[in-house]
Amino acid sequence: MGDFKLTSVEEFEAATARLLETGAKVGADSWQMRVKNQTPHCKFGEQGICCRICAMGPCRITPKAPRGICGCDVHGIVGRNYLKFTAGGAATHSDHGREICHTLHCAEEGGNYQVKDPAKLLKLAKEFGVETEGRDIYDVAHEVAEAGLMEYGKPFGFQKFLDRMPESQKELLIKNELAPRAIDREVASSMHMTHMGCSSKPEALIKQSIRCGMGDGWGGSMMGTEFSDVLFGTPKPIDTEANLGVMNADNVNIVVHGHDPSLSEMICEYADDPEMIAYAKEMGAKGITVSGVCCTSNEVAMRRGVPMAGNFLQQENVVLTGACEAIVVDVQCIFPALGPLSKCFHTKFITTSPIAQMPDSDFIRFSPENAGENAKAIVKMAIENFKNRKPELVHIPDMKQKATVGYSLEAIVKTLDGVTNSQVDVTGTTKPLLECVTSGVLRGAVAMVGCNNPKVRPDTAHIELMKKLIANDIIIVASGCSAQAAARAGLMDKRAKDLCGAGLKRVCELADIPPVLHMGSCVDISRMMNLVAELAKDSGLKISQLPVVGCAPEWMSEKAVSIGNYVVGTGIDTFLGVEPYVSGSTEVEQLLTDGVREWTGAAYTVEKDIDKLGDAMIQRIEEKRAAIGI
Ligand code: BF8
Ligand code: SF4
Repeated sequence: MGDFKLTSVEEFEAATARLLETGAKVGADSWQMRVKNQTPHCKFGEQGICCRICAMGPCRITPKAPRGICGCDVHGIVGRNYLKFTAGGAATHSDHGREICHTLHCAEEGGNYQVKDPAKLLKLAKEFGVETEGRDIYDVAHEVAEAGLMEYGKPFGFQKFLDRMPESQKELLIKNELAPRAIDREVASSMHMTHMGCSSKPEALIKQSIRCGMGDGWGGSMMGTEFSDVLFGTPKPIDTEANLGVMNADNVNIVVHGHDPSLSEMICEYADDPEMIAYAKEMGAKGITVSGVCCTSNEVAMRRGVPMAGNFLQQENVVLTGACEAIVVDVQCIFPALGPLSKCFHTKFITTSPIAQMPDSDFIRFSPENAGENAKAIVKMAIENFKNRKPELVHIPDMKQKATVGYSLEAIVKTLDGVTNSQVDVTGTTKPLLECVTSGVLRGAVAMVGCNNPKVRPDTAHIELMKKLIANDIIIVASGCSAQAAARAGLMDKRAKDLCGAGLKRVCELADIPPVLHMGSCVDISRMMNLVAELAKDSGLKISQLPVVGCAPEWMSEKAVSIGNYVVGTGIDTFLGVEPYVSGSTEVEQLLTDGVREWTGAAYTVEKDIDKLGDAMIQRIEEKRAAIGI
């Protein structure tokens, strides 16, 4: 392994502790302090047994008060809360996807946004039935964008992308009324069902939770991924670095944070502009470093190799370095705490979306029409802020790892083509990957996704589970903050192959890949859905028969629940390390962990003990292998 060594969670924590010392000097608040003020959490909330959807309440269910004023029992209340939680997540991902469709609709030759992957556009045009013959690529782009936007409100039929699914799963979903119709309709129907005096039957509420999630995964999120690829390029393997050490004390540091690549792509573009670099030098810096936090970071890392400063629970740390000239955010997972925190330093906290407006920020409204000039203004603002740094507060932890990222479905298929000795030309299929799985060289795959959550020692669950799984010859595809945890630890360094079992190690060597493959941001979990759909079609198996499971060991957001529901809806067993707010209802718990299997072919497992969670996944993968006789 030479000088390669994983970075441990203890080292992460020591770096954070040192940054919090700086914070204490300037009177900064931190999530670590706020967690103390907020625990123990409200038991009613934790169990999902508080209802406040009408003004006769709020009603809380206790042994003495088993029904709300309207007569709703605990199962109805827990189920409704779960569905509302899902709808929040599905709306969020899908609206992000919609924004990208609008951006594509504004794309033009020589404009702020252009078509970078025409081949992908033409493929989408074919799927949406858009004429391409002899037409200008931008005319096609605009019509495809419109067709995408129509998926949000079309009055009839199911989501177009469901046609990508193997027939077996699609039929199962249609039969059980789980196939998503228009994306917005599923969110609206969910809000309708959870209104006072509508559904209180757990089966109906959980079914709609799955369908609403499916409208996200096979609708809005997939739209976000596909259209982003058209605009910014389909990711290919690329080298980058991860952890706070990617920030550079000599440079102007701009941190992009959030989810929508339309903003971050433009910022990266202008930060690379020789005119801007010269301006930074004029202002006393050696250059400009853009790094990222959360999913925006994943987007620009996958396509440009922009380094990843950290994931969700590191967002305050980038400001605490004292070396962040600007933290520029778009939407989702942004702590409102960044406003007051940035005021303790020279950092400019720049909000850009009408969807995510926060106190104590500079709001520079971003739109496809003004993207170029506003990105330039933001980069300039950061450069001019360099002189306001307080050198005595600057401390960047000397901690980073190398990572190879950019494993889109297309990249995985292409890369793994080289692994088997097959004489047949199988380019463009998942057959080589299937051969690795069938022969047992790989036992299976785990999709590791999701957030950090202070309820779990940050990053431990992601990292420990990945180490355990790869040692057992299980390949990992990762996205979101889970992917960043892996990268920061060093698990996306190709040298991490030495931590794998013999089979996975061989695959890593032959294909020249790391054992944990970065598939992108959270909307890019749609890439994973496309991957399993292809694996099922190429193998002739049902998705639920594949030795593949999903895992979100440290999840926290509504989006994560929506994701969980569509992963289960797709037929993939899903393992959670944090409990959703459903423990108050035995009926809802039973449905999620067992009952849904009849409707989708998969179900949830919730296990807070990380070691047991890992064992349960390995066991499930082995059971699936045994069931298909491999
Ligand atoms: O969408 S993993 S903390 S950043 S919600 Fe948020 Fe969770 Fe991170 Fe991306 Ni996903
Ligand atoms: Fe209470 Fe029923 Fe109103 Fe909910 S809907 S707050 S349970 S009365």
